[in-house]
Amino acid sequence: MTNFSIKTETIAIRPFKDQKPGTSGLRKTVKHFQSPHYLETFIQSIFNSLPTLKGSTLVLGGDGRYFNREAIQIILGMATANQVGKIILGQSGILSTPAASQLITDYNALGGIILSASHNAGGKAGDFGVKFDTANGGPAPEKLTNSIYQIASHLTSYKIAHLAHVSLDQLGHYQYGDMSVEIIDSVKNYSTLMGSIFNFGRIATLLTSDDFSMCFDAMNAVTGPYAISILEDQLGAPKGTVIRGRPLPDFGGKHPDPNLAHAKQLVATMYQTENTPHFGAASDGDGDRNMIMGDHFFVTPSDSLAILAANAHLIPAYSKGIKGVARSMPTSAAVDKVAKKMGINCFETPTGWKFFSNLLDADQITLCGEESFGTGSNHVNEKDGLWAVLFWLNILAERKISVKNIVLQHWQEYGRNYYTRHDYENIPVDAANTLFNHLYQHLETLPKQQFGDYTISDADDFRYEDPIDQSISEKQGIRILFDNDARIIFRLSGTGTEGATLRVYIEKYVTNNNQFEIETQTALAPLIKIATHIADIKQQINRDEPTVIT
Ligand code: G16
Repeated sequence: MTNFSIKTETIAIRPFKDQKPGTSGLRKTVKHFQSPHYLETFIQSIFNSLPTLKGSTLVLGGDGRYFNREAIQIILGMATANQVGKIILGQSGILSTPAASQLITDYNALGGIILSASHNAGGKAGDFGVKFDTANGGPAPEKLTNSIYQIASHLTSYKIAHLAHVSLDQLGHYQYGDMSVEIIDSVKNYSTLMGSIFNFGRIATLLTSDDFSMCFDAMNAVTGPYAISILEDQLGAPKGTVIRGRPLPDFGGKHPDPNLAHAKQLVATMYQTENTPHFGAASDGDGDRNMIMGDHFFVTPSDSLAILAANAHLIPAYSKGIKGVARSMPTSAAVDKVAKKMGINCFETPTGWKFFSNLLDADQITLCGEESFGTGSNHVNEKDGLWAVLFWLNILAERKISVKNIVLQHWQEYGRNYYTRHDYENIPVDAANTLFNHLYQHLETLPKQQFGDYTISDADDFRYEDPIDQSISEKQGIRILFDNDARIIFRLSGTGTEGATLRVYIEKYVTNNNQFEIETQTALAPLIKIATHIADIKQQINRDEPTVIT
């Protein structure tokens, strides 16, 4: 093993005041991240927030987006200069978020730096991001992200070593001064873990059967190598089952966002008239989100979570029962119905995977998920796209009925939570704030107001007290609750990089079988109208229609 010599420098800088992490890490445009000392300031602030950094192990990798490789070189230099003991690096700088989470615990690392702006567009004109996961493999909690932000706001210098250019592609061990770098196969540990959770034999039988076909859209993002290795190479799905399987720095010029608006190729395939696959799925930029489809059928993420919970007994790793479940507040209450029937706890947390971490660590929950196409379990402390796909395949292998019939039978047993999310993207921040101020001012007057068949029972600003460490998170979204189990939620996204994004979540619950197959936007039309009226959307932000409907 060659020991490359190093020369360390301390670079004086002016602090940056805009490094407040959002829902999941710091996300800015590539251009912003490339401005002098910007990335370095955030990385140094992460390092300074870790008292036991010296001699520790860190995991490093990203979703392969534009600037991934350059950022890794910078971070390696800074890690050496800051006396990190060891870096576990995904080959070619690639690691999906769930795989990174697993490596953190597999290697007893202090944490992991994941370079991704998730589902946001990539390329030179796109977005970049940095997430930090802690020793439990989970996203940094608010206390830590606040501290990183504070440090960045006052940082006056960072340390960096000028390493000879590190080749990221060759597996092996490298030594830079006192720091070692181990470049590992990004897929190996992850696929072993998946094999220990699911019945790979049954799934292989399904995937190689003449009566079954599937399409997995990796969206030219990080999941491609994982999906090809597991679905095609190990489980025998025909070559070409994984489409857009090669990670590209600009994701082929598309948003790597697995939803009806952005996974257009998959949606077209699942609605084609001939040779329609029986199962369709997609994952996002960094591999933690998933979208599930059947033949001419879309499964909402909220329903998917509920169905996974109701069928968990079919999966080897969960066959002895699940402890509890959790969902983010705007996620539909479909899983609540399952939890109630199973007699297990169901927690309602703010948006953001970090809020599940304490519950997972305390073994209070086994499964959790969000309306934003994220589902996961206690197998890693992050949401996991491919895991959800394998979960569905394992259910299909056991139940031998179509995706649509699984969902219809679920609704017959538990009722249906009609659900939609309307996003108004890139609105002026001032207008978004005025809209929320307007809502706050009217909150108290809303209860008992009647709109057609809907009477408001309660209206509040969601506040969460973590049941494990009692930390408080306030202003997590406005909830308007109706007598008949309907809800409207207003929230501002914490993952965008341009202007503000208003999210309006609309839900109603029906138990009458005759009402299960109405088109979602039609079923929710009266509530959509009420939401637009209560928030005075047209007037406040001057938009007639949402930009994205999921
Ligand atoms: C992140 C978080 C998720 C959250 C989602 C949406 O996902 O990890 O927990 O639900 O953002 O956040 P927002 O509504 O604030 O945009 P990802 O996949 O982008 O890391």
